[in-house]
Amino acid sequence: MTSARPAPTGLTSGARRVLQQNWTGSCTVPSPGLYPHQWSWDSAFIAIGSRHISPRRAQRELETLLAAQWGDGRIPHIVFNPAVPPAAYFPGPDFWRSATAGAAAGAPRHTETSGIVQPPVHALACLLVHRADPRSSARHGFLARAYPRLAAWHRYLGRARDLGGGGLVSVVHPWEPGMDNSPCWDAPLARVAPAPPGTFRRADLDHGAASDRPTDLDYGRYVRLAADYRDGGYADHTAGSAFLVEDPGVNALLIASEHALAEIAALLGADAAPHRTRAADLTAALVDRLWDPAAGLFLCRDLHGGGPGRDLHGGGPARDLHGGGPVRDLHGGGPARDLHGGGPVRELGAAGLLPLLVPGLPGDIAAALVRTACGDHFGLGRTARLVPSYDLLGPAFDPARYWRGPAWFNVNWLLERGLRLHGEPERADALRTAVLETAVTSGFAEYVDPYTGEARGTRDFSWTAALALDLAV
Ligand code: 9WN
Repeated sequence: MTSARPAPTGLTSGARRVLQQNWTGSCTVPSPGLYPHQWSWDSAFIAIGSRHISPRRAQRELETLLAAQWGDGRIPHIVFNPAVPPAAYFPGPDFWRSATAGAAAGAPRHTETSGIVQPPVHALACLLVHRADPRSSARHGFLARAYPRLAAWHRYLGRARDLGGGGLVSVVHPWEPGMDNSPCWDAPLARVAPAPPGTFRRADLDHGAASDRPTDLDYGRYVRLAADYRDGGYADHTAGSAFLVEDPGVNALLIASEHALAEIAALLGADAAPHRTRAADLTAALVDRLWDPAAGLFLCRDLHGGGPGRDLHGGGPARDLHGGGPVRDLHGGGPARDLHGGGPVRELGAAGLLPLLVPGLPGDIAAALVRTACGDHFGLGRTARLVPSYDLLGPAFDPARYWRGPAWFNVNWLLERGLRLHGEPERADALRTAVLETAVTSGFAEYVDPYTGEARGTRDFSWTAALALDLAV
């Protein structure tokens, strides 16, 4: 509950309409035209909103996703609907070939999925869905069924994906952090040889303006990385991917979900302590490896990188913002466990603000994140209507193109929660009001111009409706 103003007219009815029309009977698609299957982190956000309409439907949403979990614990980023024509989305099931290519990793035999993952928001979503109607949840054994799957998911991330050896999760494809064409990936992706343009057909351009979407060159690289991962049997090892990055958003969401898993364990009478310990260890690793005091932000770490980058604070030569000295190549040095140190990516992405969501984040770091969010680079409460996906002053900033500047509703929902968690209720109230108004005026857009709120991408987008509904009630 907040002391904020009531929701704008049309918000609740519009959000319900979007969620109803995008519901398939077992899950909710992000958008029937552009994204006609089930997406992993979308379903978590969608369930957080749809719990206010029907707790049972929200439970079902998450259970459909969890049912497609692989034997090694991974939750795939897409669960394909066999009733949708293969050409409706690229890359589709005929590209990923999960049942055969993923057999050694335990891919389901009768459900086609992708082989990569998305940010682990699921335990947090399960806890919030449970809280919407604890009696229905208990009656249907919702948490008891979800808990072992969520625990296996977190174990997969912790064991198979600590590819840097420093205790954080790595992503092996730019689709995994969910912010596909963020400028943070420009340098790590530059090493990837793109698949030739004539070898695949983009279905996304049938539904969206090319100027709002990633480029063909981006797609060539996405395809190459995914095909290489598939052809290696979806096995995870340090040398296995040309793209290997520690992302603060993914790790922050894992920590928030690990705290949620501790609460779920306690509700079920299981031992919560291992989850609390894991959350604390992850938080320490996040601060140690990705916090950049000079930037006032968490930076991504490129595990294949380490060379000099852009100076974030002026025209001088690149500095190591951790120590003030020259940029170190961490490949050879560091403690013995640091198998693959890499180097920071010198771009300011909104993922670097998401650790604000972490309970137990040191107070001085939380305060610095709030200052950064409200400063010139992200403009919260000042120049920007909603927090942009990327540095307003960055050289790659583009207010229209996907994750290179536009504001996204999931990012802003997460920050609203983080502001409230860290004692900033007035800023949270103002952000909530801006999210609700922009959701309605943009027609529940996929993303918006961060200055004007003008709609970009597709409309009637499910997580926009769901998360606005969650803030409205
Ligand atoms: C690739 C579904 C997904 C979101 C991602 C968003 C976009 C897919 C695409 O759509 O990615 O996974 O085809 O562009 O970037 O965050 O989960 O809404």
